[in-house]
Amino acid sequence: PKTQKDAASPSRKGDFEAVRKDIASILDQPDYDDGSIGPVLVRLAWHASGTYCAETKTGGSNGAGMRYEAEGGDPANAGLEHARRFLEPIKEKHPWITYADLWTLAGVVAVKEMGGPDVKWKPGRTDFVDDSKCPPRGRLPDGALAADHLRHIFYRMGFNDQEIVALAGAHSLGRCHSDRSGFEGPWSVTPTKFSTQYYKMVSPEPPSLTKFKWEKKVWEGPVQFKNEDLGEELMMLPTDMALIEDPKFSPWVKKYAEDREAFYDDFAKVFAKLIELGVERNDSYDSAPTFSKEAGDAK
Ligand code: DDH
Repeated sequence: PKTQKDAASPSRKGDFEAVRKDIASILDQPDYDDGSIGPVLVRLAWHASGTYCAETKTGGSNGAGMRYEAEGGDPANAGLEHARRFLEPIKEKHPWITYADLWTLAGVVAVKEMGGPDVKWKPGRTDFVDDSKCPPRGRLPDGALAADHLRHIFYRMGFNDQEIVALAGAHSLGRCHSDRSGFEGPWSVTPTKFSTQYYKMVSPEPPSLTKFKWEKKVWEGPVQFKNEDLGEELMMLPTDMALIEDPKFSPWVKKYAEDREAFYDDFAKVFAKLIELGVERNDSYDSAPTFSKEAGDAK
C-alpha cells in the first residue's frame, strides 16, 4: 500500500529557473503595502518552515500544510493567505512544482531580488494529501514575549543564539499589520530592501545607534516600541527588544549592525538551514538534476 509520502510526488520535472524568473516578475505590486510582495513571501517561507521540531521530526516546510485550515488558520499565520494567493498564477503556470517547493523558493527569490544574498535552495519537498500531518498550532514565536521564549522556539528547531539573531535580521523587511498580528508598522525606513537596517535601529551601541531611543507606544494595541527620529514612526516588538537586552544575543546584534558582509553570509546560511528543516528526500530524487533536464532526457 502506498504511504502518504509516496502519494504526493515531489516536483521533479520542470524548469526551476523559469519559476524563479516568474516569481521575480510578480514581486513589484504598486498597490500592495510598500509596493512589493517580497517581504510577505519571505514570511511565508519562514512560517512554512518554522514549525519544525527536531526532537519529534515533525513540522517544517515539507507538506505545505498551510493550505489546510489546521495550519493556515493558526492565528500566527494571519495574512499569509495573501502571499499564497499571489503565488497561485505561478503554480498554475508550472503545475509540476509542489507548493512546498514553490513557497520556499519564493522566499529565496524575494530575498535575492530585494538585494539580499544568494540562499541555497534545493527542490524535493512533497505536498501533504490531507491535514493529518499538519503540525500543532503554537509552534511559531509570539512577538509579545521575551528572550526565554525565543530560545524555547528556536532551540526546538535546532538553532543557536547567533542563528536566532541572524534570522531576526529579516525584520529589515516588511511591516506589521494590525489586522493580521495586532502590531502595526515597519521596522525600517526601507522595508522593501534587504539590509542591516534592523540591527542599526535596534542596537543601543555606536556607531549610529545611540540616538535611537525606543519608547512604549501609547495605543489600544499590544505592547510595542516606537521611534520617530527618521521622520517616520518605526517599530520594534518586545521580542526584537529582547535581542539587545539579552547579554548573549546583543553582541551579535552589534556585529551585524557593523558588518554587512558577515550578516549577509550568516543570513544566507541560516535561511538555507531553516527551509531545509524536516525535508527528507528519497535517493532517486537526490540523484536527479535540480534544473531543467532530467537525467533520462539527455540522450
Ligand atoms: Fe517576523 N514578524 N517574527 N520574522 N516577519 C512579522 C513580520 C515579518 C516575529 C513576529 C512578526 C522572524 C522572526 C519573528 C518576517 C520575517 C521573519 C510580524 C508582523 C510579526 C508580529 C505580521 C503582520 O502583522 O503582518 C517574531 C515574534 C519573531 C521572532 O520571535 C523571532 C524570522 C526568523 C523571519 C525570517 O524571515 C527569517 C518578515 C519578512 C515580516 C514582514 C511580513 C510583511 O507582510 O511585510
